[in-house]
Amino acid sequence: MTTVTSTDDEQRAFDALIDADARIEPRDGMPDDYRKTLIRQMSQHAHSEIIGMQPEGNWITRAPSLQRKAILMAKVQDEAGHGLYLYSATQTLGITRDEMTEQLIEGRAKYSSIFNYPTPTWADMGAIGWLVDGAAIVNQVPLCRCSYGPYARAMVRICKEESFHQRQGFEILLTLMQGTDAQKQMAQDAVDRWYWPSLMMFGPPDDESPNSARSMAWKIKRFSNDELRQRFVGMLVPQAEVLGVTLPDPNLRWNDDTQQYDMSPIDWDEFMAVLKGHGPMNAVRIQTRRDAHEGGAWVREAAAEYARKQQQKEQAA
Ligand code: BYC
Repeated sequence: MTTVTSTDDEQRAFDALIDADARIEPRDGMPDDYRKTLIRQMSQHAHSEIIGMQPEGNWITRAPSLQRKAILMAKVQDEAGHGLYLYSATQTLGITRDEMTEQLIEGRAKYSSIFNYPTPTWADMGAIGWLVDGAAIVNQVPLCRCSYGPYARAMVRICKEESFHQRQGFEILLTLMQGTDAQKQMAQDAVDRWYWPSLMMFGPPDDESPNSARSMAWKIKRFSNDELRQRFVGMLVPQAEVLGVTLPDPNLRWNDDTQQYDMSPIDWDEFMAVLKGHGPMNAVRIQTRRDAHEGGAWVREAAAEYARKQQQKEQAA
């Protein structure tokens, strides 16, 4: 359980750890707002991993070969694992897993906007791996240096697995781009659909990001939303050339003066609508999660009963 800083001494100790770029651990005193910010970001992150299993889970039974099916199953299992690391890390801040799950299934918690889009074709598995996991890596590598120890350590492992996910997505698209005209078109259509939502994953522009300044001062975030978005686009441009796909932005070009990519404006109205629950798949995602939770109640009850009996046996022995 975490200790909230209650004295000037505790606050000074916390500030000194942040200044020294050291890690804050659950045993350390911390300002309540720091703890709340972490619970917000980490639980949203955990929910994203868990909800993120759905768009791809949709394709496990229809993957085009046994090998593709095995790879996709492994990837979706990895995402369940990421959710579990992150829920466990968040629990060190004094919130229970049950509370977090309740917030999610009652529609009170956010999760990444990206998972509210549908996956109508196999090429979406490629686009998710390449673009969504690609964006996740760019966003998450700096989180390995986050000031909160349990979050930073969880991110190290997650990032290793995300690199594999990104490569499998790239490879799916590369295979399609070497196929028939219809397969090439399928790959391009998927890139067209996922490109803009993947840019929105980095969050609102810096001047409209209410949490950034404080999270950066606390060294939870190391780079701003726009900095990471730019870094991501810079990574995609040469990879799109290798794939032979076109990124769907006619205004995308390197600007020597600003040392940045110029790009068309992002449709932030769409982003806000998805955040408010009006994306194409919001209702389905939450309903599916709620059904899975209710359908799994007997497993939780059986596990609790088993644990109770084991404990009884140990006490008797
Ligand atoms: N979607 O002040 P801001 C994955 C919210 S899973 C929804 O910039 P912050 C994967 C934001 O929460 C990847 N909401 O916030 C899994 C805030 O709302 P509240 C998930 C968003 O926190 C399966 C408000 O907008 N990754 O990779 O400083 C398969 C204002 O934003 C979004 C993470 O969760 C969004 N895109 O910065 C495949 C990474 N963007 O809470 C792949 C961890 C913003 O004030 N999170 N909002 O009501 C972060 O790094 C940061 O939370 C963000 C936002 C950069 C996302």
